[in-house]
Amino acid sequence: MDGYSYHGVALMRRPGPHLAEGILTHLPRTVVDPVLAARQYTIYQEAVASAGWRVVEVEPAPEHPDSVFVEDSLVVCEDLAVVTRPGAPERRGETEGAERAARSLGLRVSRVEKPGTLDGGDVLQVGETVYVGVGGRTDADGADQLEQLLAPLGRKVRRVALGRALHLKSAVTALPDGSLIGLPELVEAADLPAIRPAPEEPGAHVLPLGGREVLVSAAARETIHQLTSERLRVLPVDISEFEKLEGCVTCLSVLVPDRPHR
Ligand code: CIR
Repeated sequence: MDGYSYHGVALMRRPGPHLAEGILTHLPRTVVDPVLAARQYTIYQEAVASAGWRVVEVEPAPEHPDSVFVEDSLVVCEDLAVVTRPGAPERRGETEGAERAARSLGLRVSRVEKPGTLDGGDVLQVGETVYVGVGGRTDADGADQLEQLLAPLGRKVRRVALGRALHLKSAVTALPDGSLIGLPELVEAADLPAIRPAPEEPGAHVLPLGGREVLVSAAARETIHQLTSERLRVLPVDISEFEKLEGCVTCLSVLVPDRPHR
C-alpha cells in the first residue's frame, strides 16, 4: 500500500500467551487454540490492511488475556482518544499501552475517571451520534463522562439500555450507510433507530472499512450472502478463536481515520 493513500491507522494488539483464560460472561468455556488464534489475528490484520488501513500494533500486554480486544481500551473521535476505564477490573491494566499508542499517533488524550466505567465495545459512532450501551461493563457515570468529553466535538450521546449482551456492539453495529444491523432483542430497541435483524448472531457485528468494504465474521454465512447481494464488498474473516471468548470483528481493532494535519 506504500505510495498510495491510507484511510488512516488501524490499531491492533497481538494476542498474548494467556488468551484462552479470557473472561466469559454468557458463553461456556471451550478450548481456544492459540496457534489458530495467532493465524486468525494475522489474517484479520491483512484483511484490514488490504482495505487501505495502515496497521500499527499497540505494545503487547501478555499478562492480560483479553488485551487482544483492544477496542475496549480506547474510543477515538476525530483528534481525541478517550482512554477508557473498563468495567471488568482485571482489564484495567490494558489501557496504559493503548494510551501510549494513541499519543504516538499525535492524538489528544482524555481519560474516563473513576468511579465511572466504560468499555469501547459499548460505543457505536454513527455520524454525529454516539450510541453508548449502558449495562454490565459501562455505567451511567462512564456514559456521562464520554458525553462531556465528546460534546465539544459536536457529538450527541444517546444511551442504550442493554439486555443480555456483553457490549452494545455485541448486539448492534452500523453498515457503511449508517443503518443498523443486529439482534434487536438484546437491546432496548426504543433507544435506537430501526435495526435490521441479522440472520445469525455473528452477523450482528460488521466493521465498515471505508467505501463499500465491510469486514464480517466468516461464521455469518447468510449475512455475507445478503450483504454481497446488496453490492457491498464483504471481507469474511474467520475469528472463531476470539468468538469463543465473546469477541467479535469490531473489538480486534480501533480505526483512527486520517485527518489532514496528521
Ligand atoms: C471480555 O469479556 O471482556 C472479553 N472476553 C471479550 C471482549 C470483547 N470486546 C468487545 O466486544 N468489544
